[in-house]
Amino acid sequence: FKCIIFLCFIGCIKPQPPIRPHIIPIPNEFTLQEGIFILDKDVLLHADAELQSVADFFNNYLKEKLGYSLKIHSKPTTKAILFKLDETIENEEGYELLVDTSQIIIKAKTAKGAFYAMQTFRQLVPPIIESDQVSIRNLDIKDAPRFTYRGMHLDVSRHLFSVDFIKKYIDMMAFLKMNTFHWHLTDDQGWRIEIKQYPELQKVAAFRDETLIGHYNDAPQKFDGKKYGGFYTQEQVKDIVKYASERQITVIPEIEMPGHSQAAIAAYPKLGCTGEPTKVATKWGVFEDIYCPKEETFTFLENVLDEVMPLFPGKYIHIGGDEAPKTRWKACEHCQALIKKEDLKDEHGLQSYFIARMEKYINTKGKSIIGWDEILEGGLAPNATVMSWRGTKSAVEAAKAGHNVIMTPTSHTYFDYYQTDNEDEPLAIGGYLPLEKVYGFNPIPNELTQEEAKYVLGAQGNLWTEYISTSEKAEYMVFPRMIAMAEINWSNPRKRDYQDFTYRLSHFHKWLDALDVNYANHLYEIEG
Ligand code: TNX
Repeated sequence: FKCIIFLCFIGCIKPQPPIRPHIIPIPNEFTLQEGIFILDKDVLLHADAELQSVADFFNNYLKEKLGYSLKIHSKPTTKAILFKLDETIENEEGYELLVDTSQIIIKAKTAKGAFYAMQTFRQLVPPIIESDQVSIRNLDIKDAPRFTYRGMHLDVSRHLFSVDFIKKYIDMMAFLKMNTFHWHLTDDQGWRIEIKQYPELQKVAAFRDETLIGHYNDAPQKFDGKKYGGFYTQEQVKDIVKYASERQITVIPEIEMPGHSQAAIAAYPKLGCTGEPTKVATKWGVFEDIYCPKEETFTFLENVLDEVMPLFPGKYIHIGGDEAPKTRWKACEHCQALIKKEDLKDEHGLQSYFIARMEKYINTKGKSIIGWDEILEGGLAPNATVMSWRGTKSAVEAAKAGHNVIMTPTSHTYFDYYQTDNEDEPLAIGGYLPLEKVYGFNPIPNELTQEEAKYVLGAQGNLWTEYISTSEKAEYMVFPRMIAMAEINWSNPRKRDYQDFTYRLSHFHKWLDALDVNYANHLYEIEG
C-alpha cells in the first residue's frame, strides 16, 4: 500500500510534457523521442563565443519565466543547455534543436539561427509555469526559413502608437520568427519622426485638427479645437531600433515621397508646387498636394534622409512612391519644363525621375531603396526593390526585370480589412480577408520561373491604421492573421495544412492570453 502511494506521489509530481507539440511556424523536420529533459536550477548553460549574446538573452528570458537563471559553465557538459556554432548548417538563419535526457543542444551557424532555436524552445514549454521546474519531451528539430524577408508593417501616421506598444509588436514578431519591421512614419495625416533641422515638422506636421471620426466618405467633421498627434524623438527611434536588433529584427523606415506628403507641405508650403498654405490632412484618402520636383524639395528630402539613415543600420530605406496624383505637376510650369529638359514622356516619367534621383542619393550612402509598386511607373529605378501591393502583376514585371520583390498584396496581406462577416465586427476600412485566406497565400506568383522566383524575398502583413486608433484594436486586427503570415514566410509549403494550423493556433491562444494580446478568436467554434 505504501508503495502504491509512493508511486502515485511520483506520478503526480512529475510534470508531463504535451504529447503533440504545436509549434508555429511549423518546423521543417520534427521527430519526437522517448524520454524527457528536466529543466531546473541545477541545469548549466554553455555557449560558444559567437552565440554568447543569444545565450545571455535566453538566460534572461529563463529568469523572467522561471524566476532563476542558469549557471554558466565554461565547457560543454551534461545536464546542460549548450549553444554550439555549427558551420555545416546551410541556412544563415537555420538551426537544430536537440533535446535528450541529459542535454539540450542548440546548433546554429549564426546568432540569428540560435535566436530562432530559442523561440522554438519557448513553445516547447507551457506559457505559464507554476513550479520552478519544467520537463521537455525529447526531440530533434531541424529548421530553416523559406524566405529571407518576413515582415510586418505598422502605420503610425494615421494613428500614433506608444513606444511600449511598438516593442510589444516587435516581441510578437520575434516570437513568430519574423525579421523585418516596416515602420510607416510619414503620411498626409501626420509626420512622426523628429528631424532636428526642420522644427516645423515637429510643430506643424506632427499634429492635425481632431476631426477624424467616422468613415472614409463621411462629410468633413467640425474641428473640436483639439489637436491629435505627436512624433517619436530620435532617442526613441534609436531605442526601438536597438530593441528590435536584439530580437534579430531589422527596422525599415518609410519616408513617403512624392505623394502622401501633405503633412510635410503643411509645415513647409514651399515643398509643394503651388506654394499655397495647406493643412495636415484631416480625412483619409489620397491628396493632390504632393512634393514638387524642384531643387528645394530635393534638398529638403536629402537633409531629412541624412538624419534618418544613421538611425537605421539596416540596408533599406522605404521611400513610398504610391498614390501620387499628378494634378499639381500637370499645372506646374517648372514641372513641364523639367519633363522637356530631361526628355521624359509625361508626369509618370517625372515620377520615375524623382524616384531614381532619390535612389541615387540613397545609394551613395550605401543604402538601397524599397518602393510601393507604383515606382514601376515610367521606368523602374535601377536598384530598387519593389513592394507589390496592388496584385501580383507588378511583382511579376519586377522579378522578370531582375528586381527584388516583397509581396504585400491587398488580397492576402491587408490586416486593416474585415476578418469575418459578423455584424458586430469592429469597423474596418472595407475588404474581406479571413484567416483561412491569409493562410492560403502563396507569395510566389505562378507566372514566375524557378529562377525568377528567387527575386521574391518574402511577404509582409500590412497594418494601415485609418480605423485603428488604439493598441487593443491593432492587436485584434493583427492577431491571428499575423500568425498565419509568419508560417507562410517561414515554413515549407508542403507542411501547410489549415486544419493542423488551427489546431496549433488553438493552443497558441494560451500564449496570446499569457502575453496579454487581444486577438480575434476564429476558433471558438472548433474548440467549442
Ligand atoms: C492604400 S497600400 C495605401 C495606404 C492606405 C491603404 C488602406 C499603399 C501603398 N497605400 O495609404 O492606408 O491603402 O488599406
